[in-house]
Amino acid sequence: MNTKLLAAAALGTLTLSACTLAGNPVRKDVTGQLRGFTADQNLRLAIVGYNSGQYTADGTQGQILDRFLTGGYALDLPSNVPYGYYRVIVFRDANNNNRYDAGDTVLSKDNGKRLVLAQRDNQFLAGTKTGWNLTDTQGGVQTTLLNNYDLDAQ
Ligand SMILES: [Ca+2]
Ligand SMILES: [Ca+2]
Repeated sequence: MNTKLLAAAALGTLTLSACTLAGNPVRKDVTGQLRGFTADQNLRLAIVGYNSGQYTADGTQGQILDRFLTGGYALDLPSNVPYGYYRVIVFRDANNNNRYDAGDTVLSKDNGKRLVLAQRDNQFLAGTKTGWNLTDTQGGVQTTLLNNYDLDAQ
């Protein structure tokens, strides 16, 4: 093996382990920073449907959050949910079932950003692409790197 191949092999290993930190490497992630949350509060992160100011009941599997409190987070985006608008929330899982549902409390502020799962380009909003997008309150649309979804405690 020459040095170029060795370098490529090493880089491949690094990329693989970096992806493992963000869950499933073939699924797109939403990433951001967490600010102001208190550790050991049974906190979880989830992606939940959000339409006309209401949470919908299709919260996807939550991720245990407490061990990520000191840094950023990365959450795999689901593929088996309806097209539409979603939010990332930090919640206290009162019934400990790893999902956001009745009785759980949302502890993160609404940062105005929305994840949009579109069936085709420009569905819901101009500039969105098929699949997951991230929009902000100024009409910006991120279609590839879905980062800076920062969450602050209420
Ligand atoms: Ca991923
Ligand atoms: Ca729950």
